[in-house]
Formats: sequence, C-alpha cells, structure tokens
Amino acid sequence: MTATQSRHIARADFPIIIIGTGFSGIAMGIALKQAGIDSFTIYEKADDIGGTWRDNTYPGAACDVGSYLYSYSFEPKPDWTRTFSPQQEIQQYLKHCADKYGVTGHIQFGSELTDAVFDEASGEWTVSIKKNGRKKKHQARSVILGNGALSTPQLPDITGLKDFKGHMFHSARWNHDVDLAGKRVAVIGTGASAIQIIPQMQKIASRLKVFQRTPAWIMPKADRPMRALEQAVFKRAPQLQTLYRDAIYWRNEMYATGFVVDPRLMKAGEFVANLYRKQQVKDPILRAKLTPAYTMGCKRTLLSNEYYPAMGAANVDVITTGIDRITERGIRTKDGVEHELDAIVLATGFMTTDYLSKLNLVGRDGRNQNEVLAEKPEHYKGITVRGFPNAFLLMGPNTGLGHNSMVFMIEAQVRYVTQCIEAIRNRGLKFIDVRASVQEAYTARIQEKLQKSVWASGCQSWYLDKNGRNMAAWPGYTWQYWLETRRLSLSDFEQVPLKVSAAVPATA
Ligand code: N01
Repeated sequence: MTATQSRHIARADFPIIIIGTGFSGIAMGIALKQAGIDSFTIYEKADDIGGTWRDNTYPGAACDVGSYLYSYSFEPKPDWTRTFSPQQEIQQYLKHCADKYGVTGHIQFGSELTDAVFDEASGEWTVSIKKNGRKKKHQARSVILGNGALSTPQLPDITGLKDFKGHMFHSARWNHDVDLAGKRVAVIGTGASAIQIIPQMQKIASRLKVFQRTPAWIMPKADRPMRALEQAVFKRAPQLQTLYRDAIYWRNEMYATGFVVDPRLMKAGEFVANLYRKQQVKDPILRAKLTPAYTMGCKRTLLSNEYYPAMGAANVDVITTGIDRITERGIRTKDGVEHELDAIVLATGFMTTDYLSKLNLVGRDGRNQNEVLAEKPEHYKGITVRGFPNAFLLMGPNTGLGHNSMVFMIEAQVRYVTQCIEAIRNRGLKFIDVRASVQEAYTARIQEKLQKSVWASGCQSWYLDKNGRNMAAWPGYTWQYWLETRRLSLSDFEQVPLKVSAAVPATA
C-alpha cells in the first residue's frame, strides 16, 4: 500500500465517537463539522440534549456566569431574557446550536457508553454502547469524552438514607411529581445548587430545614431581566454585544489573580461579602452561623440576592448540628433531636474527582484509565492521558474554574482536539499518544502552581481528591489555557503511522 493510499483510507474511514451532548459534546460536533469531518456519532445516555442543563431542573436553576459570556463565541444570542439565564433557556440555546450547525442528526439518544477498549495493532477503539438494555460494539479511530465532571450525583455518606418513608431526591434528579407546597422540607447542603433551591423552597414549604455543614461565601448577583431595547441594540449591532461579552470576560479574569497568584487578595472580596452579609442578615446568631471560616474562593464563591433573606425567613431553620442519621420520619441530628419531614432534598454535589471511573476506558497496556490515573495522576492539558491513544477528554482534569466561563475552556479544548484529529487523518497516522516525559513535566508544572492557589489554603472542597490532590481546577487565567491549547505541537506525541515500520519512537 502506498503512503497516498493509506492516507486516503485514513481519511475516508475515520469513525469518531463523542460521548455526551452538553456544551462540550455539542461544541466538539460543531468543530468537527466546521473542519469538514462528518464521520462522527454522538452517543447520549438521556433522551435529550443538554448535559447538566438538561439534568438540573430544580426550582431556581440558573447560571452563575453572565449569559452573554456563558454561550459559544461563534453563536451569540442577543435576546437572553436575563443577565444570568435560567436553566431552560440555556438548554434551548444548546438545542438551537446543535440544529443550526447540523449536529443533531449525528446524535444517538438513549445510548450509554459502557466500555471502550483500544487495540494497538489496528489503532481502533472498540466501544460498547448500551441501548434499550442491549449492548452493541462499535469501532472508532477516536473517542472523545464530553460527559463532564458534574453529571453523576453524589449521595451523602449518611446512615439510613434508605430508611426515610417520605420523598427524597438529589438536586440533579428533581422529582417534579412531588408537590412540596405546604410540606416540611429539608435541604442538605449549602453549595451552588442549594443556594438556588433554598429561596424557592422557602416560598412554598410550611417549614424548611437547611442542614449546613460549611457556610459558603456569598456575593450579590447582578441578575435582572434584559430590557427589550438592550436586546434590540445587540441584535442590530453585534459588535456591541461582543464588547459586552469581552467586558464580562475580563472582569471575571481579574478574580483569577486572587485565586492563583496571591490568595491574600481574596481579602478584598471577603470584605465585600462580609459587608453584604451584615446588611442582609440582621440576626447576629444566624449571621455567625452563615460566616465562613476559610479563605474565599477555596470552595466555589456563590452569587445570590435571595439566599440570605430566605435563610432569615420565619419558616426556615438553619441547622448546623451534624447529622447523625436519616430515620423513617426525618433526620436525626447528633444532639438527638429528630426533625420530622415530608421531603428531603440532597443538594450534596457530584462525583467530581472519580467521574471517569464509571467509564471503563481500557488503553494500550490493557489498563483502565481510572486505575492509571489513581496510580499516576498525570494528564496533558486535561485533554489526553498517556497510554490512551486518540482518546480525548473534554472538561477533563485540571480544567475546572472558580472564576470564569467553562464554555471558554471548552472551546479551547475542542479546537485542540480538532487539530489532533486533523493531524492523525492528514498524516496517515494510526494513532498519537502523548509522550510520558511531556505529560510528566506538564503535570508537575500544573501541580506546582496549584500549591500556591487558593484551593490549597486549607478547606475541604470538591476540587480535592481523597488524597488532597487538586485534579479539578485550572491554576491560571483562562487566556493562559487558551495559549496552552492554541496550537498543537505534534512533537509532544508519540506518532505511530498506519505503516508501523515508520514509527517515531516513544522515548523522549
Ligand atoms: O455541590 P457542592 P453543588 N452532610 O459540592 C454538602 C456547579 N453548579 O451541586 O461544603 C451534610 O458545591 C456540602 O457541605 P461541605 C458548580 O461548579 C453550577 O451545589 O462539603 N452536608 C455542600 O454544602 C458547583 O461548584 C451552577 O461541608 C453535606 C453541598 O452538600 C458544582 O456544580 C449551579 C454532605 C454540596 O455542594 C457543585 O455544586 C449549581 C453530608 N454528608 C451547581 N455531603 C451554576 O450556576 C455534602 N454536603 C453554573
């Protein structure tokens, strides 16, 4: 076979499998289309598009990043209804993008990835997809995981979860069949989801009990409906909308200075947040309960105008005594008090640090990716892991943010992955695999920066894994990540051509 022939085969027969239809999966499909690559299928375990914006339908679900930034750069939407858009509107936006850019037809719904196994001889991934209870194997040259870290609910490690006779559900699996009006409701947790749920529950529950383990830093939210005039101006003058988007972006970027350069700068934010709490919470006992004892930013800083008034309402109890167990009738705290309840909402977050464990990705040496990461927690740009050729992660390790839009990070990743795929196809390669030495140096650099970040300032957060290692956050400005991923340097990778004899050695 000549080199030209093998290149031709590589181009014509290059099936790509993408997992998930959240912001990252859809962006990946769009980027491939725009690069003229049509040979991809997106598998989605649910029946609709949207990822986290499909799953989180709890009352009050909305974005805490400004709408005009929390959207694709290539698809501006002039008529967002609010400065911080609600969940349904974001999901609609994603559906619109998938339709407009011709990606919807590539999606197979109700299809869950169970495992993917790489074969070094052929350079192919055998991907098992479960649909309607039946598993089917598909061959792919590349696998792209866009399933995200915030997709699998984390149930709390509390005794008696199954004993409760009332209604109980996780914030990301809201049971809309249960009418909570006039009921005795508990919310466990006071993170990003809880602070949106609590004000809604306070309005309808007869009694709301909030079980708080750690208070969050809360800042005011500049949330308001968009005026018709503003929407019309953005429609007629898209440059103005771009300017507005850029203004939100650069303002958010400023906060990264405190997160990753010098956490002492967070004192300025703490000053504002303390003032805000003082204004909003008049009762000194409640205010003390709601005052965090860790550096702002160490856990996600939250934005809300409704949270503090709700926590101070007459029908709300803020309970800081630890939970002993869940009983048939409610929650018993460590002081022996049993709080009788009709419903319990578990706003207890997601399985963020071992989210890859559910996907059985088996690489070159027959090992599962999660196993490999547990033994050697290394990756390259949060996108690839040595030993897993032609497999790419979106929103992978060390790409999470506390200060700016994830959509920006996703677009950077998608651009990088597209370059990888183009290189493999155009150069007639069988696969590329990041060099061990490159990955090691990258991880060491990232981890060193993380040591100085606010996430290392001493709190427990979902950014840290069970060994206290930060495998979640990006320790820099987002424009630095953009620079990191702007151009693919193929020399970072071992390159194996379709004709094995011409392999570039793996050593480096
Ligand atoms: O989850 P969390 P989340 N007993 O992990 C508590 C994104 N998001 O769903 O802090 C008692 O932040 C836990 O207490 P503690 C965003 O990136 C975005 O709220 O561990 N309490 C904490 O209070 C966010 O960071 C938006 O002491 C228990 C809470 O449960 C991420 O999703 C909106 C407990 C969990 O908070 C996760 O947010 C919503 C136990 N056993 C979410 N176990 C946007 O607007 C846990 N807790 C974009």
